Amino acid sequence: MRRTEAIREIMETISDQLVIATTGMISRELYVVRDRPENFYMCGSMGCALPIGLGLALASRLPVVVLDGDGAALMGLSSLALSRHLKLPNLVHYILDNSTYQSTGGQPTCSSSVDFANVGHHVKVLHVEPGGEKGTPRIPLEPLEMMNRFRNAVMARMAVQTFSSRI
Ligand SMILES: Cc1ncc(C[n+]2csc(CCOP(=O)(O)OP(=O)(O)O)c2C)c(N)n1
Repeated sequence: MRRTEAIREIMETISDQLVIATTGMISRELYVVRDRPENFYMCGSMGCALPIGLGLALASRLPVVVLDGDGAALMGLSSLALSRHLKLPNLVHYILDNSTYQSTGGQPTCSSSVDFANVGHHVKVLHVEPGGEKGTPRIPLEPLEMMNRFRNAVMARMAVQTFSSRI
């Protein structure tokens, strides 16, 4: 399966969940597959999607889905351990494992030696082909613009949650 197909399949299951995507082509393919204000594209460091997702899931209690790469998950293994410790019921952690750092040229990772599902919590590892899609555009949103859009979406969802819990 190609990575973009995996992202499409995941997004077909998404209704109102917040989706946090790791940096690189996973974010860019997610943007193409289904951009929405409830998506947060981590523009920068690897290994940050899960900690952002954990913080959001913990603080907001909203359903959160994290889309990670195997390289990024390896870089942030301590967050997988924390996730296992917290056992948040409202977070699902997808790892799109192509055994490479595809976004930067396909250098091999050591993911085949790591059992992510036994380190993290609610981990779903999807094995995908190592290549990317030609011509995938850069995300045409400034980071601040994307963050503000996401923050507004989170606040709106939290307001609905608070209202629903009172009736
Ligand atoms: C801390 C850090 N180191 C290196 C980079 C450069 N970089 C951006 S994406 C990427 C590869 C990501 O690999 P993976 O998470 O496995 O996703 P894939 O691109 O294979 O889908 C690298 C090395 C970065 N953004 N942050």
